[in-house]
Amino acid sequence: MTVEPTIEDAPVVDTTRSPHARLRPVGVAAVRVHDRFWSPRLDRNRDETIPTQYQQCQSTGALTNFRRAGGLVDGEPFHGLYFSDSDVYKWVEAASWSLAGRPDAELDRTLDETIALFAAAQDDDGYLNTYFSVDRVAERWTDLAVRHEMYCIGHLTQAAIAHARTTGKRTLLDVALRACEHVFARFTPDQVPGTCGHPCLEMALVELYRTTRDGRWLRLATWQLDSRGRGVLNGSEYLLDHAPLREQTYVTGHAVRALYLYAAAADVVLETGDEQLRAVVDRLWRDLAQHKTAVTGGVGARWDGEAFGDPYELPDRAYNETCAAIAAIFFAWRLLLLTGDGQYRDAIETALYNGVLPGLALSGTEFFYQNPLADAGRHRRKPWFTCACCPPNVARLLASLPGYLYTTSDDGLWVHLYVGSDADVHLADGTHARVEVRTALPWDGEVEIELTPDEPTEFTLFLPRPGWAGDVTVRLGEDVIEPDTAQGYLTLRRTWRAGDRVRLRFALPTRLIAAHPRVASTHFRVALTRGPLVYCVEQVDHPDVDVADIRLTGTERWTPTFTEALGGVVALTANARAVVPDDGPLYRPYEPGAVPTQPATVTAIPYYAWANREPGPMRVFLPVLPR
Ligand code: FUB
Ligand code: ZN
Repeated sequence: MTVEPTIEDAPVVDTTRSPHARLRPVGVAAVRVHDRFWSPRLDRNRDETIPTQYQQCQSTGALTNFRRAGGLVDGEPFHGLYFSDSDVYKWVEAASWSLAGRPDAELDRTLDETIALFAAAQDDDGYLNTYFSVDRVAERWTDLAVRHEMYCIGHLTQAAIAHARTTGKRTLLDVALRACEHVFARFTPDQVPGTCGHPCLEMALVELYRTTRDGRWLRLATWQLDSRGRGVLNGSEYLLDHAPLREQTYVTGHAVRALYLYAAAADVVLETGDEQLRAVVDRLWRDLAQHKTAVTGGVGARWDGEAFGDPYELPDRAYNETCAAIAAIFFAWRLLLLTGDGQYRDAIETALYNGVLPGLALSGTEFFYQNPLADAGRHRRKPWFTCACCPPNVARLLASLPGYLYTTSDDGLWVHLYVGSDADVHLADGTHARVEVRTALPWDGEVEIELTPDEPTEFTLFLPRPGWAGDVTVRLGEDVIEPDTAQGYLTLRRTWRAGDRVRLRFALPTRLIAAHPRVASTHFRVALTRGPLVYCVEQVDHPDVDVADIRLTGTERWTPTFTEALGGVVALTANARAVVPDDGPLYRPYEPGAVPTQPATVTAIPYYAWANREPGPMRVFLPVLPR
């Protein structure tokens, strides 16, 4: 027997009834986070980020666009870019998820008012896009490649689903349904090919199918995937239209677009088990993971076109858009739900800590769009952007993060991220259980999991054994045990009783990580990691040494020290080396042998925390001296 999620569970990706999913969600509302690292971040997201982003939607005119389209104001021009509606939709999604954790009457009211603006702006035929209202009605659906009309309806639909799942209200869902019906009528499956230059609607349609059980939405999503490779998007490889998706063999094009598309393909596989699409997502994931992902989990290396590069094209000055790391998490999460394979979990964790979090200032109100791995000191976060895709994307991911911590399956209960939290879950046989995780990760490797099933129940507890983990000691009560590991998860099967505790102790050594030898930019250089965190060096910690001169021997001892700076981090310090200052010519005859160096104390901080102090150069990869 499978228990349906109630509205209170508020799942993010609802695979409860997905026939091909191994894992079923434990929703945002079923989880309470109380974690030294994450709680302040989630609180700041709710208390600072989401309110200031609403103000941005007001002051940029993105909200006024809806009033204008709804005839509620006169004489206003259109404000912003042609997809600025999506900024507001993403904000609504973020605000909705945040309501799952804590009811807030004022925010609820603001959402109702905002949704009323959307409804007012919607045409009788369901069409909704404020750029194409008033004076651009004749241009609707004339440029699928560029104009993001379906993309905006995708974000509308995702917001509507979040709002329905967290508030139980249908108001926004009804707006989204009318918009999707418009698309269905205009680009009917098997009749009129149609897909958007920027995927998003596909994922949203599958979730709409999961929400309504109306098969039209799954058909339309699949049709949109299969409309690729037919020239609808001018055959552009950048827009993933160079071949039918089912025949695409490598990750390419605009990073966010590609990953939203692949995530949607994984969504369809979860529902249909389509073997061809399954092979596609598997091979695209392999290409992504093996050739096109930065050590931080950042993706989309090229500044030119916000795009993926060639295999191993992973430069220091990578673009790594914050949205692309989020999109990679969406793709990986769906593959994890499909398989229960820890490689996807590892990728999610890496991207979350090191690909997404750097996109957000410690204040919660400034953002990076690009996340390079080295900088000269001029790249700084900003409160908002003309193209404001990243800030509300971060907000919606963080607001929904509790929904990524646990799942269940036919055989058990899964913890995916070690985040201090507790959750109410329903096991496959319907038994209710409470699970609690206590941990000081990412700073300290102790984790305790306590289970409280309503009655003794046999199931498997799946606990991540992350790729970064070396030795792990596992205790059940006071006994040291040696559980099996399957696909990156420790598996503990037994009859669990209320109060049973598992304690894990992960060693957290500082590790030196080298890239594949074909990554030209990192030849003879390493990145420092500790647990799930990638580290970097900043000039502000090195008054006597230019960070460009730092050299490691590879044998230094790194001392971890907790400091209250930067919101509280473990910094790493070592006695390393630095090149002796050199004012010689730029180029000189090659001479084998070491460059002269001298001792230097080097301090590294988590990469997510960089650029929160005085501006200065930053490096993730550090050169290692030849032995
Ligand atoms: O085009 C919409 C969003 O703007 C994309 O997802 C981002 O990459 C940025 O181009
Ligand atoms: Zn973005």
